[in-house]
Amino acid sequence: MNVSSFPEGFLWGVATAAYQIEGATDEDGRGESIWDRFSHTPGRTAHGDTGDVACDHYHRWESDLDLLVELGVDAYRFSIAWPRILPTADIDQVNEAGLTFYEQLVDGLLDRGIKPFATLYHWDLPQVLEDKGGWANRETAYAFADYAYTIAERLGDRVSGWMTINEPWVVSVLGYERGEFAPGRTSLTDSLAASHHLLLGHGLAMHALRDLDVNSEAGIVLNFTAQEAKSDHPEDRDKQRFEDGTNNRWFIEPIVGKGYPEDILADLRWDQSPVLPGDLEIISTPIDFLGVNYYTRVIVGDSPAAPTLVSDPNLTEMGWEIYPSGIYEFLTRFHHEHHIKKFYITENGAAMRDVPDDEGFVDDQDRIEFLRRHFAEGLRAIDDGAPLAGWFVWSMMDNFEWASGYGKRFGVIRVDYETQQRTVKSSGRWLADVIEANGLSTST
Ligand code: IFM
Repeated sequence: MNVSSFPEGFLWGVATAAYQIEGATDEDGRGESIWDRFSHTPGRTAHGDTGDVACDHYHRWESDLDLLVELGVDAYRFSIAWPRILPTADIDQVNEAGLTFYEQLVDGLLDRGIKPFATLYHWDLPQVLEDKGGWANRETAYAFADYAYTIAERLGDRVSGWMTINEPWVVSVLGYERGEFAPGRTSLTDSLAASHHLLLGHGLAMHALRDLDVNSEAGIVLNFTAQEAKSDHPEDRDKQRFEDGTNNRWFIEPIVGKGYPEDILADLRWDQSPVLPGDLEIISTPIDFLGVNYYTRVIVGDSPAAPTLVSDPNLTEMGWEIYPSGIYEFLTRFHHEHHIKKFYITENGAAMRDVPDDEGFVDDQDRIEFLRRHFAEGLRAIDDGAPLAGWFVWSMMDNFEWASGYGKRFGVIRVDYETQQRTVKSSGRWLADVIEANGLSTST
């Protein structure tokens, strides 16, 4: 058998996020989040879907953790719902039931030999903070740091990895500029302020974690989308520079201490009024790892030139091009440009047209092919020196895909939303084999 192996100790995992799986939005003292408000607003999500029940993980967490054992993962990436911990966002009103839920989850993982990786913010801002301006308000960054401290004080001795913010690009651009995600605002000024305050919140939370001397590593999770010009026409090349700058450079460059990209600042004509003295130092507090979320590529440019580049017509159910070499390109690029000392792929996966049989089993060879090709690109990046230390597949199970609702399924485990029955898909079984072999073989 011919096996291409990942390095010894490579960390294999799957990922989820609180609002996408937990349900129980009204239980045990949880406060309202911006996603509760947004998904309950008519017209915001496909079919009016909400996270009220989702995968009912809040009540089924123990059997869900048993499924992780079936997958054979070393680590599990989940997120903590801020409104379960601080329902009113008042630091003096900690909801003990919320802390207990995550404490049980973490202990349940440890009992099963699985390392907990906790994301502190995966988009479910307490609505009370949005009412005061949300991430466009600097105070939210300080509130986030207090929340991070509260959680880490309780769980810092048991969590292996902390991820401060998930995908600040999505929060600021889709949430505050395009209005496609919660809180549904449409202001470039707010979006730029939000992007800065998310980074500030990240830096302040890193300080909180360092102050507590938690027994774990910490970093941030950024999403990267490969951007390519449709032709060599100068207009298309310039569009590519701009899109790459806003999508792929805007957040990482301040984090590694280079500040916001000058060319993009000039393009946006941003007055930078939210950036106060000292902020960039806080934002560039050293991270232990960079979490990379990678899904697709887009081809940009509207010049009159004939396109010389077109996307692969094989799209996922999200309409996203399947472009595995993007993962190689980002890992090697950031390794060389920014000398990142450790990467985790914190999300990678695909929504596919899953067709269950009568028993609910899904033979998702297309998802296996997607993952196989991306893993191969990760291996290629490692061979070329990129310090890639682990991989979390998105997602452990089908879940609430934000504005797309339940129609888009990313899981390696199927969820029947009528019965809450879970069934491991072919991709889940295949993933378990890859994890066991710590590599790809010609037979997997
Ligand atoms: O489901 C999301 C996840 O919450 C954040 N990253 C992208 C995934 C797929 O859209």
